[in-house]
Amino acid sequence: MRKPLIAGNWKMHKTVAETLDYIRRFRELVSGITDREIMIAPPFTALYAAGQEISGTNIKLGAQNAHWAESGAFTGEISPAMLKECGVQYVILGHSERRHIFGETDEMIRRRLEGVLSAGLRPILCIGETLEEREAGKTFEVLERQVREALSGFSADDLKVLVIAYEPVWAIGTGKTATPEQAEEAHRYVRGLLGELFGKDFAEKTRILYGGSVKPENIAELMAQSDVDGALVGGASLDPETFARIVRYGG
Ligand code: G2H
Repeated sequence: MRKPLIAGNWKMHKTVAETLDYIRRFRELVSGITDREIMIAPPFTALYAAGQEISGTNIKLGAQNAHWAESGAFTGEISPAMLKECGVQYVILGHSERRHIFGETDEMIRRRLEGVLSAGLRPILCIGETLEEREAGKTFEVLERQVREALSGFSADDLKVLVIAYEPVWAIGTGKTATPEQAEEAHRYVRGLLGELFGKDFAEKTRILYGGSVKPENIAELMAQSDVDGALVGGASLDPETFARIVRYGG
C-alpha cells in the first residue's frame, strides 16, 4: 500500500515570520492525521525556523531544490547536508520552473538526485510535458526521457525513497487542472516505465504525485484514481485553511 503524500510547494513565497505564523495555524488544522503524509516546502531562508516549529508534529519539511555537492565554490546553491541540518526530509527536484526558467537539464537533475540520495534525503522528482509537447503527441516520450535520464545509473535499492511528481506544465499555476483521466493516464504510463526499468515490485511501491492547480475542489477526484498517490500543491498550499482542506480530502 502506498501512503498518500500531500505536499505543499510554496515556491518563492513567505518570510520567516509568515512561515511561523502559517505553521502555528496549520498544525492545529491537521493534527491527528496519520493515514497520509503531510509536507510543506518553504523557501530556503525559512527552513531552519520551520524545522524547529514543526518538530514533534505530523508535518514533514521539504526543500525546493538542492545542489549535488556537500560544499564547495557554488555561489547561490545549497547542499543536501545543509538542508538535512534544518530538519528537511524531502527535496523537490526538477520542478518545471527550474527546468524552464533556470535552464536545469536532465543531467543536472540526475546529479542533484544523486546528492540528495547520498545525504539520506528523499527526492521528489518532477516531470511533465509542455502544452506544445502534449499537442504534438509527445507526452509519453517526454516523460520517458525525463525519468530515464534522471534515474540513470541508480538501482531499485538506491531509489527506495524516491517519489515522482507528474506536473503537466500547462496545468501549473494556470488554473487548468489535468482531468483525473489525463492524470491517471500519465501516472499509469510512468508506473509502467518504472516497472520496465526497476521491476514491478519497485513500481508498485513508488508514489507518484499529481501537481498542477490542485485545489480543495479537485483533490478528491484526483486521489480517487488508482495511480495517483498524492499531490504537489503550489498556490493552494499558501493559505493554511485551504491547504488543510486539501490534506483532509475525503474526510
Ligand atoms: C505546480 C504546482 C506545485 P500550482 O508547480 O508544484 O503549483 O498548484 O500553483 O499549479
